[in-house]
Amino acid sequence: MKIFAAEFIKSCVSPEQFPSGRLHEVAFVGRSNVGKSSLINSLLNRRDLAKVSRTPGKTRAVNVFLISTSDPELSQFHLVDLPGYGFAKVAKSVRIQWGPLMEDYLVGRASLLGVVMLVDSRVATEQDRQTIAWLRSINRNPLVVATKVDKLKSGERIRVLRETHRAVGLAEEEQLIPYSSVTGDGRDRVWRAIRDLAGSL
Ligand SMILES: Nc1nc2c(ncn2[C@@H]2O[C@H](COP(=O)(O)OP(=O)(O)OP(=O)(O)O)[C@@H](O)[C@H]2O)c(=O)[nH]1
Ligand SMILES: [Mg+2]
Repeated sequence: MKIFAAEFIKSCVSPEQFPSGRLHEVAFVGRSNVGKSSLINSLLNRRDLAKVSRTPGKTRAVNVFLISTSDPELSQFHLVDLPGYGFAKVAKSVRIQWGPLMEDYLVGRASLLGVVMLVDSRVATEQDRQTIAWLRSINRNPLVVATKVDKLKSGERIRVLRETHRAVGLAEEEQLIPYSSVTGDGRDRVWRAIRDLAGSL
C-alpha cells in the first residue's frame, strides 16, 4: 500500500469543529507523552506532520489529518490525533475541557471506524487499563499498541511486553502490537490492522 498524501486539516477544540463525517476516521488515543504524534508521523513516513514534544501535553486539540492511499478500502480517510490524558501538570481548567471533548468524539462519532490505543511498553498504568475497559464499554474495542520498544533491552523484551499485555487487561488471544517510531518496528502490523478495520465494513 502506498501513501499518496498526508495533510493536516484542522485542529478542533469543540464538537462543532469536527469534520462533516463524510470520510471514515481512525483515532489515536493514549497518555500524554506515550508517543501518539510520533507514531502518526512514523506510520505516514513524515518527519513532523504531527507535532512531537518532549513536554507532555503538547497535543491539546483533536487534530485531523487527511490521508490518501493506494488501498481501495482506504483511498481517503481521516486520521485523528487525540489529546493525551493523565498529565497532572496541565492546568486544571484545561484538564476539565479535555475529557468531554474526547468523550463526545469517542462515544458519538458515527464515522469513527476504529481506535488505536497506545500504551508505553515499559509502564502501562492503571489509567491505561481503565481507558481500555471504558473504550470496550462504549463498543470501541481498541487496537492496543505498545510504544517505544526500542528502549527495551533485547533480553527483557518478551517479559516486559507480556507484563504490559497483562497489566492493560488484554485477554490471552488479543494482540498487543510492539512499536517503535525510531526504528519503524511494528509499522506494517499497525497498517495491516487498520486495513482490516476498513476491510471488515
Ligand atoms: N525512543 C523512543 N522515543 C519516542 C518514541 N515515540 C515517541 N518518543 C518520544 O517521546 C516523546 C513524546 O512523543 P509524542 O509523540 O510527542 O507523544 P504524544 O503522545 O503525542 O504526547 P502528547 O501530544 O503530549 O499527548 C518525544 O520526546 C518523542 O521523541 C519511540 O518509539 N521511541
Ligand atoms: Mg501529541
